[in-house]
Amino acid sequence: MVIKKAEINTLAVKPSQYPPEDKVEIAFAGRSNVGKSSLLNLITGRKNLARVSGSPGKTRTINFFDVIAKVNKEDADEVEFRIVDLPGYGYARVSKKMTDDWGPMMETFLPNRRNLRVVVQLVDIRHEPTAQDVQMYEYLRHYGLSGVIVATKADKIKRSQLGKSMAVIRKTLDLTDEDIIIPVSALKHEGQDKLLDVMERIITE
Ligand SMILES: Nc1nc2c(ncn2[C@@H]2O[C@H](COP(=O)(O)OP(=O)(O)OP(=O)(O)O)[C@@H](O)[C@H]2O)c(=O)[nH]1
Ligand SMILES: [Mg+2]
Repeated sequence: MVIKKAEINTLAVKPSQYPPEDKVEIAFAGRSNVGKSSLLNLITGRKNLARVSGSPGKTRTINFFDVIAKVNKEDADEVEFRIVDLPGYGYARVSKKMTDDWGPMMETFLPNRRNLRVVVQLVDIRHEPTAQDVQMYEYLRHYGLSGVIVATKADKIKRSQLGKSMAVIRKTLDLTDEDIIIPVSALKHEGQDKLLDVMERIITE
């Protein structure tokens, strides 16, 4: 799948601001600074769709992007869907209000959104997933939204370390054989095709 067009639909904090449930949605979650905005820019081929920042905690709303993509399957042509950028978690220096708002925002969106197919969970390839990553993944599993993990910043480890990093992520998040981990580097433009293939399968299912 190749994304042809991606544009912001809405930034929302409450359900009355969400777009209608008329298109399939794939959301992205992860702790602040994990590289979520960079990943979204990479897969959409846009330099500045989602803001990339050196100061974590920039994404504080649920951001909906309308996407048109060309699928690889020969009999189909274009598909329309949405990418949903969820606010990052786990950054100590955001305001208390933001920290307090995050839980209810997720509880309102994730379990009730009928057109939401999967939440791609981002983790930093260099580190063991945090307690909050584990909690988030358990939550996604509970709501049937789990199954796809992206290990970000893959350029930061040696290739010889890749297997070990994957094993640590698998063990810590307690993944099953069906769960997929995709290493991605936004810096080196690697891994996005695999992720887009997985997304295509989910969208066209
Ligand atoms: N080396 C390397 N750095 C990356 C990669 N992806 C992101 N970064 C860097 O990590 C920092 C955070 O990236 P963002 O994409 O803004 O992360 P985010 O998860 O959207 O962060 P918030 O929205 O602020 O919570 C930036 O300094 C990026 O340049 C990557 O693949 N490799
Ligand atoms: Mg961001």
